[in-house]
Amino acid sequence: MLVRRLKDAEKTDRKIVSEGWDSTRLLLRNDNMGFSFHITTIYRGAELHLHYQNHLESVYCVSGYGSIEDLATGEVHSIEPGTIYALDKHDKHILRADEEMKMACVFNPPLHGKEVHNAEGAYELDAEEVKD
Ligand code: 9YT
Repeated sequence: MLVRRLKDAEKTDRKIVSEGWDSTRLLLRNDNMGFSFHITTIYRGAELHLHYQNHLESVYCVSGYGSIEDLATGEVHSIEPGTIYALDKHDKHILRADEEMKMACVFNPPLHGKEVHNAEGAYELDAEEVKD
């Protein structure tokens, strides 16, 4: 069994800080759960252009308000506490935070923790995953 606490993980390199957001990865690939689990903060006013071409992602809003725009359809869905969205089609999207948002995020395949967004707003798979 694994037991971790966000307040502890935030003090380690599990916490990544980037432009408009930070994220603490509570579970990563080497935990062998088949997914990674992150608590992500999207800063007020952030507008993130994302396209996770190599991953499925579900995001649950714990607090804060914003919206997600589906770039395939043009639909804009409001996000409030209790909203979940699942990018089941690797959906290209824009995430906007009207207020700071705390999100619980799950990735499949799991992140290993060193990824950075590429120009498309995606995370690359590493060589081992491409082989699988
Ligand atoms: C909301 C969202 O897309 N979060 C992505 C996770 C975060 N960027 C991370 O932990 O890499």
